[in-house]
Amino acid sequence: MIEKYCGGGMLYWNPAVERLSAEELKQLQGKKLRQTVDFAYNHSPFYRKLYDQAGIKPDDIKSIEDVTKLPFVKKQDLRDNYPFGMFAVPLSHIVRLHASSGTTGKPTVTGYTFGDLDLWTESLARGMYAAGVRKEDVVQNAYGYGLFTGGLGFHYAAERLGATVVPASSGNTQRQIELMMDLGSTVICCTPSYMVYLAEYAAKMGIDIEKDTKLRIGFFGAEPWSEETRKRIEDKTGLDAINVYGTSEISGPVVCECSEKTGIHFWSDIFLIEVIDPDTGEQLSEGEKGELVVTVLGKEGLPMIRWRTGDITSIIEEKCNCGRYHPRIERIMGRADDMFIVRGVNVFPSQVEYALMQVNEVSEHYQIILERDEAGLDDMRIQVEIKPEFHNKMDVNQLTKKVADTLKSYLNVTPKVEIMEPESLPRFEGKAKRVIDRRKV
Ligand code: DLL
Repeated sequence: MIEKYCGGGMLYWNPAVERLSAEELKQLQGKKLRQTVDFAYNHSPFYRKLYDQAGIKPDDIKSIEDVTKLPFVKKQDLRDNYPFGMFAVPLSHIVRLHASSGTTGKPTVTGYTFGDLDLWTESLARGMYAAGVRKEDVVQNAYGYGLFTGGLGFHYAAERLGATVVPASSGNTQRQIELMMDLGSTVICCTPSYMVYLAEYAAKMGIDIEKDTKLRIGFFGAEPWSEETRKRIEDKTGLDAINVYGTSEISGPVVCECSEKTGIHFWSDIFLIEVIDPDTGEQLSEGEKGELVVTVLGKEGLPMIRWRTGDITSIIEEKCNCGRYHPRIERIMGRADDMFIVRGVNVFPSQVEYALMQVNEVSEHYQIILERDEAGLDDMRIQVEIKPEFHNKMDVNQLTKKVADTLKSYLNVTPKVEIMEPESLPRFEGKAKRVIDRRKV
């Protein structure tokens, strides 16, 4: 496999598609979109009904512009058809199932054929290669293995590159650090919040990740994180922090930034992406922020055609400095349904994080508590830890005011701020839970 793909040059994992021009990619996407719709229509009762109701036949899809004729698919469709109702193949052709945790309502189940796993692995392997991973690397995979897609997704992608995988899974932080020291890990895969915790824990063990380990690249995703947090992780650990994105419906962790770190590349031979106005469903232009909609070209088990991810971002069409025309998306701001409204102002948790990280004296550990005040209005209280080096060395009232002023200038609302002692807030091994919503009780 490695010889087959790497023959064409050092820069590309799969040069035959990575070097296509924008026009060639669009042609290829048109052809694949038509095939994908045809397959779904003829194999999935769900899609047949959806398209029949909309009066659409696969023959109506001739180019990528025709994608707007197709209805969207939403999380609720998966829930309504739980567990296998949207599958396009019999269970005997499904070789793996994953499931979401289902914190709100029923969990959702995703199923994969051999072909689907191959596509997923190809996509992430290609991304990891573009970010600089090579077969000489030792990849410590600290995403959870199990029903969550993070662990197995990275596992197979790193193996396909021929790298050496350390399937550490999440948690057991002291062991993670021992493993990275003893086995000489050069790449780490985990949530950004866990990386922050790993660095903190290592420091307590007297280990400086930059000086004492061989780690050089980290693949961080599965939750929103800000550019400022990237800077802090990179400064603290010397790593190249790469943003990786995906959802279980479109496979799992499946696309990431190249070494330029200027947006997440969506491979056009595998995906067709759009950004829409979440209220009207209208397609937005390049650069406009809206909801990401993904069509996975050639997905068999659980076809995903115009899947509304719920994630807010914008598209960058322009050629990347890495030389690829495959489009990119901006860092995800958060999910449309994570946004909250405080005193009439829309706030994403990622904006709070961005603002907090401007204040040098506070650490990366914070929590947002949403409450109702006496008048029944929404209120936001932000707890953030002071960095250990400033603890008991500065006036807390002054710092509280500095943090509140900074938040005000970025968010346009004045939240209550509580400066917390070091190590007083929860740490996370997987996806962080930053928002505590007490308004519903
Ligand atoms: O979180 C897949 C994944 C695993 C991605 C490991 C990256 C690394 P789900 O559990 O289905 O799948 O959650 C998907 O997580 O809709 C986003 O809201 C959020 N998310 C994932 N990556 C990012 C990211 C995995 N880089 C949901 N930035 C998505 C912001 C992200 N949000």
